[in-house]
Amino acid sequence: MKTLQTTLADAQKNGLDSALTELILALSETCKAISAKVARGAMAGVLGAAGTENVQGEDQKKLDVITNDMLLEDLAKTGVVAAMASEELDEISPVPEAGNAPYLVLFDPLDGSSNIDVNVSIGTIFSVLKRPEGALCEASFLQAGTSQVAAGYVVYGPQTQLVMTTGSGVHGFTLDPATGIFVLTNPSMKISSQTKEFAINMSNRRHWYSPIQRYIEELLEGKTGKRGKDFNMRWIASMVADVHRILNRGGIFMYPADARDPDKPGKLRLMYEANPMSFLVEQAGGASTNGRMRIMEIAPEKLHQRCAVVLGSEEEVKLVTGYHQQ
Ligand code: P6P
Repeated sequence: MKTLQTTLADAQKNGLDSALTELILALSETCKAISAKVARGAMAGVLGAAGTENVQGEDQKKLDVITNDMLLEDLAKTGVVAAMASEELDEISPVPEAGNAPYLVLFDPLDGSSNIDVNVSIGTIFSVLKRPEGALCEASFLQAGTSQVAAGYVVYGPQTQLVMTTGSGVHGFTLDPATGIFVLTNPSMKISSQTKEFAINMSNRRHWYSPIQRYIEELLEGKTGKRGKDFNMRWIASMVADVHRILNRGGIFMYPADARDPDKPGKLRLMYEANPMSFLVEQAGGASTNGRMRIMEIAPEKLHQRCAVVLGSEEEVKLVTGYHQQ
């Protein structure tokens, strides 16, 4: 039986940095503990609002704060992390006495918070960058998605699953609750280039710009229109769960910019949502753009900047991106 440990050990024999292996294993241990807290829900007194707001101006859930603190504490102890950035923190969090620790970690500790209290899948998203030369500051983190050395998520659903890449494909591991071991259950995950399933929040329809309006209209026309086939829709409002479905059975996920706020290029955050998910999707043979360009080539300007997201089955992403260029 292959596990996260044996898979990483094999990767290490093939050149994966041992410090990165340590980092990913530490992340998996913390997410195991998060899974246990999420599973206990109300009985652990972790549901409901924290009564505080994050840098995004969003009300924090108790679990947002708890999981953020768990990741900060555990990853600081690894000795291989120089600093961290989180959706839940205004500023970066340098690790005291980190010395020349080689990595930076960015995370959304619990993505999909609105689903926590209603028992719908949520997840932790992480992205790993090399620590650049020089003093640590926010600019140290402002590296394009192509600079990521690892990325992944843990989805807390009917099963707890870790899905990750270090640049050699995408591999999925299922937590065995009986043993606490992440078992390799989905080696080399691939996204089909075609799909009949799309994910978007349709309630924003009247705000979308014309390329998305056109694309969705064609999907809704189904076999009566130019696409010549019917499509199905899913929207879990938890990016981790929607992306996990796409990695398993194909599909296209869109959170486009819209006219509600022309200065806001979309809802999702580049550094710790769009970039890690784009790395996974591309490594699985899919595509990921902001409607106009490859997300992983966006040059970051701010730690918490947002971007539009169109990711999944390559042929559909290319079609949507083409509509933006017409
Ligand atoms: P809406 C969760 O809050 C999140 O950041 C993503 O996980 C999810 O895809 C999106 O926002 C849902 O947004 O506007 O549909 O609630």
